Amino acid sequence: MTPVDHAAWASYLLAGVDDRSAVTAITKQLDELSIDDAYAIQAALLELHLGRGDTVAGAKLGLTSAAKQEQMGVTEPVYGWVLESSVLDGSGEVELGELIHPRCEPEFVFVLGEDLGGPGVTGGDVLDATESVTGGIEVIDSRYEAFSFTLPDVIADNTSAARVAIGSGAIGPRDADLTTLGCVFEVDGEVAATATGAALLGDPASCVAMLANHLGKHGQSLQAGWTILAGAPTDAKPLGAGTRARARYSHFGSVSIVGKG
Ligand code: OOG
Ligand code: MG
Repeated sequence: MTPVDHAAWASYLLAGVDDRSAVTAITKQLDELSIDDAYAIQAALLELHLGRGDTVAGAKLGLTSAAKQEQMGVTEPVYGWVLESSVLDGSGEVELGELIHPRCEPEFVFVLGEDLGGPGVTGGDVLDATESVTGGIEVIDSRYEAFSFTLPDVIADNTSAARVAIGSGAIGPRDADLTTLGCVFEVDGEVAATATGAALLGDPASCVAMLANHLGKHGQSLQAGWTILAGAPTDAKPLGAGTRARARYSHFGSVSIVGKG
């Protein structure tokens, strides 16, 4: 079988970002795309962003809740990168002209105080290495047509990462039980979904541990100072012009974004 050209598929996906236009899923064009090849495309895509002067602000998990797995039809968690350029300023304004078909979702956010490298990282190790936890809203924007993909496609596409608003209500990692900490996700003033941290594979800290262990397999680690998204505990909602989304957390205060189009 011909080897997968990671750099070429990374450029293909970056063109989708640049042109704000959806591209055909990679798995519709190849007989096979392994998970390893998908992460290699993701790594090549990161290199392209870094080559443009962007930096890594952290890392993320996706598809760590039943709500998200059911919505996307993908039943395994995925790992990706959070770019500095993707972090929204305090206004929470999302420029829709820069995106394809954005959706928004609440997030549990960890800010690390120490490096964390797998293998063998546990949820307890994550809490030990965490400086603070807070709430956020992630804006995801699959580069694929109809926001539709298979597991390797979404991995290659840096897990649909696009923008993220980080809440200012940070608390210490053991100041609250993250598994029972509640989130009410509102869109245009209506409750769209509710969840607790336990929706994230039982415990948001265990999700971050999985990410550290995944990176360990690739000779990488989570770095002190990074922002880590544990994944959305609810399904995502479309973000259109004028859409106002607000995530209200029992212990992190609230975070809001608005679509500007
Ligand atoms: C993949 C990204 C999922 C999450 O929090 O589950 C994600 C997608 O749904 O497009 O970020
Ligand atoms: Mg997410």
